[in-house]
Amino acid sequence: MGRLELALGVKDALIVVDMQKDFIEGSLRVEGALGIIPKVNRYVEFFSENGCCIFYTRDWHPENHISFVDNGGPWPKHCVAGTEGASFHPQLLIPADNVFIISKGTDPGFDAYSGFQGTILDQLLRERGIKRLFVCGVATDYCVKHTVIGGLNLGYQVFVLLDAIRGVDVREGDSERALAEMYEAGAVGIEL
Ligand code: VGL
Ligand code: ZN
Repeated sequence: MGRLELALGVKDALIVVDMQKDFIEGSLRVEGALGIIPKVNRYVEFFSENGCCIFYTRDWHPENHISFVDNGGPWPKHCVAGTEGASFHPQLLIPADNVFIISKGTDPGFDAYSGFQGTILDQLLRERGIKRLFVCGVATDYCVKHTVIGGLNLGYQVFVLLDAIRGVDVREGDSERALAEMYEAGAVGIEL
């Protein structure tokens, strides 16, 4: 696929996963996340110019969230709803129109790595007749992976924007393995 040559239409949507301060330069920093902002913004412009809807997911945890180390979970406290760290990175482009914000992980007792889990994302996509999803953001091995596989399981055609994702890689190779799982599930990796 060439440079931004794909013909986009109203049945296509961009999903920008968790481009929040805490994941980019805060408490749960993803290596290289700052570096993909220009790539993400380029996709945002491209989809916006083509009249496509853009969905921004965000991790939006309560203080007592189960995923935090203090509460017995695996992660440092991050993306607490309403805090600075939970806000979208100031360099992230967010157009005025055709934009939806999807908050996830809002229930203290459950984690939600997929943008579909406990949200109305599927409903919003269906209402608009959207069939193809193009996914970028962080983290490849957590929320990107689960959002991609969640979308495939719901019947969407899902493309992973390879130059605009970054992973946590708690164990070496996690992001590569996550991509392999996404491909196995039917996702297609592209760079536009
Ligand atoms: C994420 C770890 C914890 C993510 C969210 O957005 O990938 N990772 N919470
Ligand atoms: Zn989280």
